[in-house]
Amino acid sequence: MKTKTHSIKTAVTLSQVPEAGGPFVFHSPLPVAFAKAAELGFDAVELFLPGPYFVSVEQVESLATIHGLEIAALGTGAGMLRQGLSITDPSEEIREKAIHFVLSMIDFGAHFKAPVILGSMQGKSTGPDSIGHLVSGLHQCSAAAKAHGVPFLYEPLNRYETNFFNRLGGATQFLKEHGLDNVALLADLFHMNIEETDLAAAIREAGPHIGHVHYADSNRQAMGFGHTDPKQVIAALQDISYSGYLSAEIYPLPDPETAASQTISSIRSLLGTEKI
Ligand code: LER
Ligand code: MN
Repeated sequence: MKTKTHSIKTAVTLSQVPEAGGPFVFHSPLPVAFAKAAELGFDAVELFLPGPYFVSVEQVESLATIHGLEIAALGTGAGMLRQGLSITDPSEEIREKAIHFVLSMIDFGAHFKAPVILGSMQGKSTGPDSIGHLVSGLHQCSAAAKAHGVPFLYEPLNRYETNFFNRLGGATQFLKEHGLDNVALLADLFHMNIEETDLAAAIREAGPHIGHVHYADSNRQAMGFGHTDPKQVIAALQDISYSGYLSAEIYPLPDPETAASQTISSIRSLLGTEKI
């Protein structure tokens, strides 16, 4: 049965990139995965696609309508995984290809008002020019997203994945300094568990800059399968009047259905439910 969880909404990740064995719940073909997400009671799906031309806009719209699901966000990590693209690469040619990839995803996502995520495609700082490349890339992506009336999502990652910004606080300052006001932060609780001193304090401090949440436990499994205290996290999100998604970007362990239903149970137990 479908439920609504106050103004905070639920989402689950669907990957269509077979070699991405990472933190994605459902890997089955989209019609099967959309049906599973709806059956388990999610409000939305977050899509991890090989690129913008993998599936048609019409097919995604039709699946979303049939199953009553929103498209919470679109990941871009396949651009890095499959083509080695990053918007801060020292090579101008690679940077241009990377920006083109992300801009195409923004145009695709705009049909569903879905924001696009800059995660692994932010790359790593390799010298004094790198931060300038990040600023310029974020300005281009943010402007394109703004033209469609959606924010662009920038995700601080843990130290093993990037040396740009690992914490919400540093990333917030950076966005403010560069006038990146259509860029919102993606607070991934897994990365935060590695980098932040206090998850709830970091959320309260970043406040309105948070536009999306990857809802993962400390070990990147479903919330409840690790040692994060989700009560503190949800209380902080309520304090900042967060009204976006808690999206399960987690390993499908012990299996996709159990990981997904544990996510829903965790959120329902903390927020209560409202049948619709
Ligand atoms: C993407 O959302 C993410 O969290 C990264 O760990 C992917 O590299
Ligand atoms: Mn993430």
